[in-house]
Amino acid sequence: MKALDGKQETKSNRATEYAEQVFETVKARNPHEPEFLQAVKEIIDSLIPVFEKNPKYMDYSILDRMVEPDRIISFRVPWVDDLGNVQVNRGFRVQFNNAIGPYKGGLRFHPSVNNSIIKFLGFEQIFKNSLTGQPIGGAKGGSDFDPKGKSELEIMRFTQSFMTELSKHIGPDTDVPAGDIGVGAREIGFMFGQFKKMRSRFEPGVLTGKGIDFGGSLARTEATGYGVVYFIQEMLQHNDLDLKDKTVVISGSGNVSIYAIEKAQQLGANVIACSDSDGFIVDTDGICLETVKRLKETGDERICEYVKEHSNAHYSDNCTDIWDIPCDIALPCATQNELDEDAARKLIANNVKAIGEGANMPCTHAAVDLFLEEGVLFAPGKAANAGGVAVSALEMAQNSSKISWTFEEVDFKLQEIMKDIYQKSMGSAEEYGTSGNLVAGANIAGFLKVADAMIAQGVV
Ligand code: NDP
Ligand code: 2IT
Repeated sequence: MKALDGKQETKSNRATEYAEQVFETVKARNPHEPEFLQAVKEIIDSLIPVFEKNPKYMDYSILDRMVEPDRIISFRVPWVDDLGNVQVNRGFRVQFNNAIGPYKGGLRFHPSVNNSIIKFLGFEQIFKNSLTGQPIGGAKGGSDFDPKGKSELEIMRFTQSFMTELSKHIGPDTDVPAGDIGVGAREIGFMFGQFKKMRSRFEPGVLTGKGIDFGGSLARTEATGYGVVYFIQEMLQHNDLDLKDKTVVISGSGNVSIYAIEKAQQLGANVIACSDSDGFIVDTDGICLETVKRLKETGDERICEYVKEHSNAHYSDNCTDIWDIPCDIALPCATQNELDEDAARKLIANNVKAIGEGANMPCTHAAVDLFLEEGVLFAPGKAANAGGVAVSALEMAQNSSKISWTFEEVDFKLQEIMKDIYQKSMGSAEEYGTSGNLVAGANIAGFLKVADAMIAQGVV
């Protein structure tokens, strides 16, 4: 263990140099992984005041250890398409850190999936999961398989082949995957069936986001979107504001967006826009959620179809221009880096009051810095979208105790968890000299619990 060299240097210099040195090593080891480096940089910058105050985290090389995954699993996923052709995709699972519980995190099926994407998501999941207060470590996985345009049978054959390999690495006390982009209840159902067949055992705790009839939790479908809005409501109320009558713009039209729209509308907000990767719709009468659900949740349509049923609505075919729309609150709920510095400038010029990251890392660093500088209330994804994985942990608890809670019970627990994450993040920001900065506060609060657990467990 390194000796303290604080006698020669100021604490501050030592912390900054340590942070820089760790980041240089991460850059050298992962040169072609921009998203992973982006996620690591944000955490490292937030932690400098922690290292200044508690040099033990440097002495134990906690950060050096956290930025290196426990293991990266990469595998071939062969499957047969409807024309009888053999297709091959690449599967991933990155098990990042299990200091506070079994690895936990979603699976993403999207053509953009690669090592960098899965590692950034897995790394962020460590801190998010810690913030929930639940006993879950950090992981992420997925495949570059593109579900768009595939038949249900093709999706089933692909997910079965994916699970055949993944099953060797997961289990209720080992690693518990769930959904993410391109993976919803249908895909989780197919994967659960394949896992069950391979083990000849009914082990519901191996996956979360399952159907209600075979161990799924009520309110898991709604949890991420509802949780984002609960978090925003908490943040607004602490600043003498409220969601009622606020104009809200929400990107995406998938699981997170749909239930963020639903809860924001229930709390009296006017949600006027949403999108998919092709474009966005604006409906100043308020988005008709029933139409969006029919097109995007039960159906496999494009969001442009919305305007055929709602003549007052408009469609525009550039999804990132959604941030040009004047609004009080913007919730990016689609994907990483979808809101950049230019978009942030436009939102600020249009007097936006609050931003809530429903997606993982949807705002670029430059955008986040601008929001913070300009005093826009900013809810980072690790805190704001943690409701999904928090309810996944509640699903695991219900599975292991063989009981089911009502929708209201789970929803109540979710609200309490989101309030607790807000308070913890604000508390850590205050304690470490960045009062009101939820980005730093969430990163610090998430880090401390995992770091202390790692110290207690020795160098492993
Ligand atoms: P879905 O697959 O249900 O929906 C994704 C939505 O985002 C779709 O509208 C999709 O449009 C759009 N989208 C995806 N990729 C892009 C892109 N490259 N450019 C523009 N739009 C895009 O996923 P989720 O709603 O589950 O996930 C959305 C985000 O929330 C992700 O960042 C995910 O990591 C995060 N998240 C999800 C949680 C969950 O529980 N599901 C929990 C916490 C965070 P299209 O239909 O055209 O592809
Ligand atoms: O990014 C996320 O937190 C998720 N996709 C949910 C993970 C989970 O295990 O429920």
